[in-house]
Amino acid sequence: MGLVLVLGLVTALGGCSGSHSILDPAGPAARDVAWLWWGMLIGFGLVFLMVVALWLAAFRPRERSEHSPDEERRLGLRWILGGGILLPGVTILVLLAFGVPAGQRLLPLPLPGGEPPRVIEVTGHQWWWEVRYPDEAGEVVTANHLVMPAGEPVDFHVTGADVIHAFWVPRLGGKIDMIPGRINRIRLQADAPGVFGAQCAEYCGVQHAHMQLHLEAVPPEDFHAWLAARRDAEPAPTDPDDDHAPARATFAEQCASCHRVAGLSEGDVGPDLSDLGARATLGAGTLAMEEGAIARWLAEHQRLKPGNRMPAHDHLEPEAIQALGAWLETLRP
Ligand code: HEC
Ligand SMILES: [Cu+2]
Repeated sequence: MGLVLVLGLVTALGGCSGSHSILDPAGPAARDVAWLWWGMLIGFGLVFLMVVALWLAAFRPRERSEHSPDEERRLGLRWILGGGILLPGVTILVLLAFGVPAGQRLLPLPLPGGEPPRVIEVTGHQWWWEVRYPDEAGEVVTANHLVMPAGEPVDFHVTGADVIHAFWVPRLGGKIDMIPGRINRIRLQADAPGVFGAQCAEYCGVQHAHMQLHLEAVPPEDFHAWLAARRDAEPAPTDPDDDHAPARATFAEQCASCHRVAGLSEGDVGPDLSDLGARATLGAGTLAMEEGAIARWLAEHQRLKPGNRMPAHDHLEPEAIQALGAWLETLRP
């Protein structure tokens, strides 16, 4: 029995670490959320124990009361005032004292002195993430893979393209809804470089679970280098004699209306593929990016992520799919 309990506890606590754990905070906003969580667990644990104790006490056999009916009434009134008004009042005040400043820190308020934080725009689509970096030097667009500078606050401006989604990076802070026609803002900061899981946190249709975002915090110098490399990336070559020319021709015919590849096409129904080869996953976390994974996605994405908004391309010859995969793998900043 004891062993089962210990095993159960260990299994349950195993969920407390890892890339999606709010109990393993990696930034100031998430730390507030984690403190609030522990505070509420301990506070309400004590309330629970107290209620159980009172409940057991109420069952104890008692002598007939030696109080007069008048005293009994006053005693009852004290319980009602103390337990029914004072205790919940104090509890709520304490919670507000912690909760309001924590909520405040998530708001993108002007920073005292200094430049406003960098803005990254994230749009939720069924069922993938569009990520934009507005910049005077030229906007950078990517999908399902977010790179941010570590050690400084970043303002995320989020919206939804079709239905309501929610942007949630558990180790960095609270969630925020992505609502079509509206821009919501949240400020997050990663203390140190690392990879953090992010997940759509508002049910948005059949593939909601396969709507994961790979979020990478890197040192600010690396971030600026990455941004510059993406901005100045050579557009995909269009030389009709190179090895990938047939794949590009298939792409122009079958895929260009939905996908953008810098220099080749401007489709915006599906994810921008300009840096596809450098991403960590395919299909918003459906497949890990490894050799051959893109061809596999093209051949069986409707089996891997049923119902996703990219039509099946079963009419393509296997060789054409292999060629497309091999070419798309070469696209990187
Ligand atoms: C009708 C529009 C449409 C067409 C045509 C289309 N796609 Fe897509 N594609 C999408 C959408 C939408 C997604 C996102 C699916 C998801 O993950 O839910 C997607 C996803 C992808 C992905 C995964 C991207 C990522 O960021 O993980 C690749 C690779 C891809 N498409 C390649 C192609 C290729 C190659 C073709 C042509 C053979 C093609 N697509 C044709 C709409 C389209
Ligand atoms: Cu969702």
